[in-house]
Amino acid sequence: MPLSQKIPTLRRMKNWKRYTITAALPYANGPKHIGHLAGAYLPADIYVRYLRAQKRDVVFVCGSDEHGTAITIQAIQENTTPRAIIDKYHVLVKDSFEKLGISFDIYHRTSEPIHHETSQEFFLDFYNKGLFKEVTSEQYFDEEKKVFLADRYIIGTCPNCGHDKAYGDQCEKCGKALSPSELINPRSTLSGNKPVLRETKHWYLPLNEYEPWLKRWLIRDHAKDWRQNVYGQSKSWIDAGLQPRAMTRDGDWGVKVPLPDAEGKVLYVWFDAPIGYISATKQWAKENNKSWELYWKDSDTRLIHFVGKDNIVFHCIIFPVMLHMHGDYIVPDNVPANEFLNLEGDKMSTSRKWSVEMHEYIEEFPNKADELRYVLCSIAPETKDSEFTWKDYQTRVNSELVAIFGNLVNRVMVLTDKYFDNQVPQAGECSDLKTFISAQRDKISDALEHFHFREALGEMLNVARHGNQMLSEKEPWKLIKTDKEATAVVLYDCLQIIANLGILCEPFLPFSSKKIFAMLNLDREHFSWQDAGKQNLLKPGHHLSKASLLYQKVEDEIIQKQIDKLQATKVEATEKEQKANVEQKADSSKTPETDLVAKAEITYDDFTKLDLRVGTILTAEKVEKADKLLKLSVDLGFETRTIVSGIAEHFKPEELIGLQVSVVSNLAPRKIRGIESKGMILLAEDNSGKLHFVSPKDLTAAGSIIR
Ligand code: B3M
Ligand code: ZN
Repeated sequence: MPLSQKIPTLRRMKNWKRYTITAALPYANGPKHIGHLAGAYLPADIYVRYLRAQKRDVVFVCGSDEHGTAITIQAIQENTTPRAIIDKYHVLVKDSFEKLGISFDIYHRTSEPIHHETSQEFFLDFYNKGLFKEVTSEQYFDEEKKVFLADRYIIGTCPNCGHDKAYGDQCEKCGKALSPSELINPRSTLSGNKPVLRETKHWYLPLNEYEPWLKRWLIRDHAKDWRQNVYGQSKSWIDAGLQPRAMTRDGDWGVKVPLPDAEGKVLYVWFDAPIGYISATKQWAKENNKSWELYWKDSDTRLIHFVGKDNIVFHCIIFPVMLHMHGDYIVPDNVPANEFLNLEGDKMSTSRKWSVEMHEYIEEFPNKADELRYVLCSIAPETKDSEFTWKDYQTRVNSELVAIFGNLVNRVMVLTDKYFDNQVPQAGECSDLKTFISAQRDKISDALEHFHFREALGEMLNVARHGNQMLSEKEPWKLIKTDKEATAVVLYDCLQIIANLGILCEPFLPFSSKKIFAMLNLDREHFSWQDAGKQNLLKPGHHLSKASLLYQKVEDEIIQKQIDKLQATKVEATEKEQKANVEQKADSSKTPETDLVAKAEITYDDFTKLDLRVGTILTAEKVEKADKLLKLSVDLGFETRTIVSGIAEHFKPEELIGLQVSVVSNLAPRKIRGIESKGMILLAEDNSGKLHFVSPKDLTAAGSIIR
């Protein structure tokens, strides 16, 4: 990196007086995973910390979304109450965010009275102005459970393919979009009973009437400054034509509809949840002696919503329309939604256990919040879906955080202690260095102002890279033997770089920043963002504190443990699926169609891709701590393979020795419980779920090709 760089001119931006930053309110019905963190909370926190470092006026709000059908249904299924579920997860999620350094000014709850009042005030404002459309329609009702059923909670036989577990909104077997009334023999997923149609009245937001406004505000005015994905998704919704949308639901869990004739009706969760940002701000203002209205009604306030891509429509269309309908409110200036973060090649999902939950990471990687923040920011799904893998986590931590950032800090601290008695050595300011750091500061600012978090992080790391380069060029450990003054200059400059990094890394790596300031014996509060590069932050003669390692190398075993854990989940899920299939097949009186629905046709070429061989089982043993797994060694003629198979509950190891079986020999190897399994043994599963080996009738040479 050349020292003298041109300082980029910051792209011109409006001079905002204050900032209201929101991050999507997580549903409090389960833990949240690192995909959620990367999607909304981490970028929001980085942005907020950057604003605060500039001493700008900002409020950062979030909290639990405690309402919604999903939570109600979950409570029915788990035989508990919504309250019991959310109380547990509110605390867990709030605590996880704190430990990961997400610095909300308030983490509120939508069950608080102030939230109910605020949401009802919005509803009444629209109602009194006559803005709602009242619509009566027929909806399915479960008489036993006494609830109206959302489409997802009704199953029945698909009129298209005969699948007997099609959902009220879609058949997952043939993919056809359905409505509940099309299902043959509809049943409630809650009671199993046939639901009945009942009339019900609801209040609809006439989104269609706000199309002209949306076309100006969003399509015309935000074509350039919003992310492509966010703009594109919103525009296509508007272009397709908006429909009135019900803002109330039947039920008793949620904010009550504040009308006398609305017994048993609550506000739609997506009506009240975004208002949660406002009620959280009100609560925060109350506790901090501020005016909440300035943060929501002053046109010099910049409102930014950080959300994942599945929330785009609510934050770019429905909530802005609500704010606009109310009239006194500002609307979001940007919604920098991220795409999805996948995990080891698959979509992240808590229910499928294919995820890394925040609280699990915190438990299993104590004091490593910055490591996760670093990795998630460097792979942030800003423009397209991205992927978290444990190997990549290890590589990024070891070769970037440890080898570049941590190494610089550690070497400089150790050398200063050794040669200069742990005091900042005497040297003059280096103007090139100042220019370089100011330029980096402005590059980071520019990237952050435009929500390019990955780029900003990269520029921050370049500052550390620059310090390392100085060390390897000047080699102070050699220089000290001949020239103490020159050594002083190198270490002085490197110490300034570290102090500057303390400021510049703070939005991304707040815990590291704190440690750096402690090591340098400086008070972080005395420095603002603009101090980076501006002056020499450490004065000659200043005493430093004791050095400690910023980061530790991530060892292979730690990573392997995580990979094994995920792999075990996959094996379990596959087995469960197989079992479910068997059960469904065995129950053939109910589902005669299932056996008729074969897999999709394949070509002969597809078939020839399989390398099927006869194998002879040489040894078989149980896999420790895995009830279902056997570890087999199988002679395939040309080599002997280790294959892990989920058959331990069906066969005793000793009865398998010498048995000839069919093997898919070119299946990609998989690690199962730490054992590399190369290949798969074919088994036939009958209607009772019993397994049978597919074996040659006569003794056949191991390795013989099956075709
Ligand atoms: N609770 C959905 C979600 O967690 C919803 C967000 C509300 S933001 C106002 O994805
Ligand atoms: Zn179907």
